[in-house]
Amino acid sequence: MRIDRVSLHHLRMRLRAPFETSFGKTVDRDCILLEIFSEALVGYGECVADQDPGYSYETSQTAWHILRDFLVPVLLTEDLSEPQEFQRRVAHVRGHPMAKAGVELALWDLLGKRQGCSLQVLLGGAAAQVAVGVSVGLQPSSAELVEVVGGYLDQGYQRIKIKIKPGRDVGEARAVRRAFPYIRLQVDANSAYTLESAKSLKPLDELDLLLIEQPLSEDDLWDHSCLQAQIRTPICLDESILSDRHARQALEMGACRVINIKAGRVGGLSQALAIHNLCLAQNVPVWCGGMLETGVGRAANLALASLPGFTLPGDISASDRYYAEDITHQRFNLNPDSTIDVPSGSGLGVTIDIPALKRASLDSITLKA
Ligand code: OSB
Ligand code: MG
Repeated sequence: MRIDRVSLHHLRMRLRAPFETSFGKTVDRDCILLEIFSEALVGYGECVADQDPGYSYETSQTAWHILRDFLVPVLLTEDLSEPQEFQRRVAHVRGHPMAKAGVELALWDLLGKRQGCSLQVLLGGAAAQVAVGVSVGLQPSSAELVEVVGGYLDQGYQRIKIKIKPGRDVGEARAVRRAFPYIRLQVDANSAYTLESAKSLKPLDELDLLLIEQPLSEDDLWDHSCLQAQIRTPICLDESILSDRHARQALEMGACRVINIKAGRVGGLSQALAIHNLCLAQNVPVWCGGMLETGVGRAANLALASLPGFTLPGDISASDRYYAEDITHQRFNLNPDSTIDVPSGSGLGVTIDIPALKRASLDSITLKA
């Protein structure tokens, strides 16, 4: 593939409702949309870095810098045969996985369009639908949380994840479990605890949760292994797993029993695939996490989640759960059985609503060879 030019669009989109986690409240979601032009085709990618360095150290501004000054120039110098080759060429750029993942995604979209093949097929997925759930942010009170969860159950979501933080954990989970005794329920702490403060989470073992996601620090596999030895509920790691090497070490250490896979967090779909393959070989369940993506990232998540190792429902909700206006013409809807259809068109299988993209855009640049 010869890359002729690359455009970056810094987008800011108003969420339909603010999304609050242990690291902060998001009202407007940032991302960078990439357009890679190659021989009359254009591939789209989404970089999921947000405005604030709350979930990870990357922000939309650091990603803009890394993309403009380091990653895109590499793309423009030499022809590429496949998305994985891009990763080999930028191996000298330390970190910044979300910036790299945005480029890799656009290259997969291009490859699919060239070959007339969907991303799902390129990745080796088969399922026509994938099971999904919804991730519910912190609410002002347990009563309001129960009401919000009830609303999503009415819409048809069959798996609920609630965000927790110290002081807003066991009480909230208990309230939801009492109100809905039989639902599939899990919690996500986004690193808000220490091994010491996580002792307060022990009563969660009585609530029949699917898993507890990322209770401790991102860089703390060891204490997660100590915590997992003390609680029955499976620990699932999100922030801690940045590569297949981390995944292997976490599993060897007993730091988790489940892994949340996000292509953005691990530097791209090829690394996501490697983690999936490692977990499948060891019978470790994985599921597809979300970063409040636009239709572009959502299409990619659906394709990824259709691989056979994704045996737990993903954080891939319907388009209308996130934004009043999305940037793709396609909107993803929830089926009555709590699944969403996997796109089957070439590449990502989505087309861009250019006027909507322009409305969401704070800044755009085009880089040429
Ligand atoms: O930790 O999984 C997370 C959103 C932004 C950053 C981190 C996380 C999340 C979510 C939402 O939980 C998942 C989604 O619906 O996209
Ligand atoms: Mg998480």
